[in-house]
Amino acid sequence: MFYFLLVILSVSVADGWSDNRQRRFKDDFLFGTASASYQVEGAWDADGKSESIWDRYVHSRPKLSPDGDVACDSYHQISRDVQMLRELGVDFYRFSIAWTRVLPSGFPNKIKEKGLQYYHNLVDELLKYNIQPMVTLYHFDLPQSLQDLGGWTNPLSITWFEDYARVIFENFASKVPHFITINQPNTVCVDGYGGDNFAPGINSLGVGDYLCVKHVMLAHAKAYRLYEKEFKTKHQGSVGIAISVNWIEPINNQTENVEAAEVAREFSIGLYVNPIWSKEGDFPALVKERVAAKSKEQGFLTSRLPTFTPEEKDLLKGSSDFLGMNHYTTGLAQPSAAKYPSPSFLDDMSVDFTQSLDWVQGTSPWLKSAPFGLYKSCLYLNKQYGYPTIIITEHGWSTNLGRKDPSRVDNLRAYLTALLFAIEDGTVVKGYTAWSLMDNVEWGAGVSERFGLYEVDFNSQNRHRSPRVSAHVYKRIIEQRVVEDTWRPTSLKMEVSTRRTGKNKSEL
Ligand code: PNW
Repeated sequence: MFYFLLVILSVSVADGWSDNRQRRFKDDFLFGTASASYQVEGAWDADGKSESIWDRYVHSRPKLSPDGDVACDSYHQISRDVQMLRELGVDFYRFSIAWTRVLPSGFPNKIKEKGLQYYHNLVDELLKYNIQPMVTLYHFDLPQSLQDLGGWTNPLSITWFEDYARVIFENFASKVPHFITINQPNTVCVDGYGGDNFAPGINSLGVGDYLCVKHVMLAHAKAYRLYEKEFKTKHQGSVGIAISVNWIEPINNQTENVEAAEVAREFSIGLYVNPIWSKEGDFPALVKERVAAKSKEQGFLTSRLPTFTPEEKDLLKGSSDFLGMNHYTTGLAQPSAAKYPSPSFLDDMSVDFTQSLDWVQGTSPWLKSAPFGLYKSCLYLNKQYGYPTIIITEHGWSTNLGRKDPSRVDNLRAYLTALLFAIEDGTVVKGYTAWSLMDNVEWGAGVSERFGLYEVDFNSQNRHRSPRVSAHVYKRIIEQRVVEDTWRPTSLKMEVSTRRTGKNKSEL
């Protein structure tokens, strides 16, 4: 009788989602928080720092508030920033280096020692408290001097970035275990060059955006190979890229919508993941075909999507030690009803997105909470790209002013629970990064959208920081490695066929 009961119990547990086991992050799982230079440092022209494309973009648009000039004043507040990280008990801190602070001309002909010193001081302060630095080389703030030469649409940008990366590796490889080359190539290129709502605002629709994508991907690969060849043996660090991987699924199961979701995933995820994690080392076939066909219709003699040479494909293939995944939200896809400008990235993709009215809305217009999307993104990457090693390099939530932030607490707990399920089903995840350590300059939106675990008082002289409720909750999660949450992926049964079996899991 007892034996019989046991069998039934184990069957119901193995069956899946309804069990109440408390899942736990392993002891070697890394928890961190993140920021980016333009968003927190301020001191936009101090100590010989030159103008970046964000300085220019904001200063030349009277409608935008120049919040980035002082931002959180982090350039002068290393000890307070690290104090917050110590309070949280994080394993690592992801921050970015401003190219303009270290190489004001954009080139390594003149290295600004004061700029370098700021980052040395920050890194040393982190190491003093056993917090690992995770350094992003490029988080949207190109030197304006290089933009004047075409920025990322100039093929020489690949070398400019490689030269800059060399300076950073030479100075920091001995102290920094993790580097991220580029943050969100889709934002850099599709928003920055294929539109005008993001710096540098070039508005070269369907042309400049793809040129930029080619060069940014190659710049990443060159920097990766440089580290691999000259720094890895000695310092044993890892180098990756941070890609925006929001989930996209069809609005319903009608074939046209299922197809639209597939197209949208290739245009917004595959375009950046495929060159590095596929056997071909190239853009996805679907994207190549679509853009080539549209270009022909439009009278171009060659595709607007540039190609890679066989040597470039070899360079790209496998050029990352981890896939940095920035995940925030989910979109529901259907073929586009709207007419987009032609040519344009949006016209090439021809997919419209909506979000469910049932999902909780953040302060940012694009941000709704859909935790199953993180789970599904992980399983998608596993299936398409053979279980890449993932670090969640960003995930977060925006609120208004105020230190009580129940919606951020709910969002954090639900997404971390979804992540635990993804890990249980075979996803290889080394760490999680909460965006952001503190409120900061949300690009064109300024300080109106608050992403911080710590609230920043932008009216106070020293940009006073105070912990929100979510900071206390995150601290406890990091300490205890468990999440108190009732969210369960009840709607995920259809994914069962792509789940890893227990046997495969132990092979990891
Ligand atoms: C990221 N979306 O941008 C950036 O890396 C951060 O600098 C930024 O502060 C943070 O996320 C919050 O916005 C994103 O539309 C911008 O899904 C837009 C989206 C996602 C990330």
